[in-house]
Amino acid sequence: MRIKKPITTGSLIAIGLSIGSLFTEINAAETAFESKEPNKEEHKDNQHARHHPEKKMMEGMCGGNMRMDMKGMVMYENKDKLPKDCPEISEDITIEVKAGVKYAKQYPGTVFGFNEHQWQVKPCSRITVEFTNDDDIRHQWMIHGLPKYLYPKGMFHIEVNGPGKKTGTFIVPSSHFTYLVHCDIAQHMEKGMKAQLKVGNGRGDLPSIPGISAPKFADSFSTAK
Ligand SMILES: [Cu+2]
Repeated sequence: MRIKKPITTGSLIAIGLSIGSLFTEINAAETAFESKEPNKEEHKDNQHARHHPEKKMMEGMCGGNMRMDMKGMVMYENKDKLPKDCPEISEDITIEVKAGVKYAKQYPGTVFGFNEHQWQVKPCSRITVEFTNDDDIRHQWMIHGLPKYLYPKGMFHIEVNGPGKKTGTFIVPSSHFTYLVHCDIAQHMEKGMKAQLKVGNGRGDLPSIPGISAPKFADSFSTAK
């Protein structure tokens, strides 16, 4: 049988004192935290963020690295932060991308398309994408697999809501790789808005790129029984 040590008045006082000093520290920290905020709006934001951390994250995304207006948006743009493996920018390149149903006509079975479905750039290039939407619906130019320490979720993304143009810039790392580019609106990639960006020699072709590669699993419309 275990014998519990009785709590003495002395130890209660000690606990009380340490709790007390903890509160003093918290108050001091809060005062320091608040006094660091000369801007009233910022102060309000921080107060708000402490109670609603999820909201702060969303605001961070909007204020942080997203340009958005009625016409569309550019998200996670990076004009000057070098990937760790790049000593410098190897070249500045601009690609003009057009999106629309008319670019799908030459590829049977597709509905949507880009004017080109493949681009090739040098390792460590800084790429400016001039993205034009020729349709009356939303389209995106979204690339995946970029380094996450520079691009949240490994993504850079331009979106244009209907006819118009948006321009954004990002920097690729040095490894030879094939990046997926697509439009993420439901069914647009499946119906042809899929492309690839090869850095250096790339790393093979992705499946189902219109005009470039066959699908991984071909459709079968056989009626034979
Ligand atoms: Cu689209």
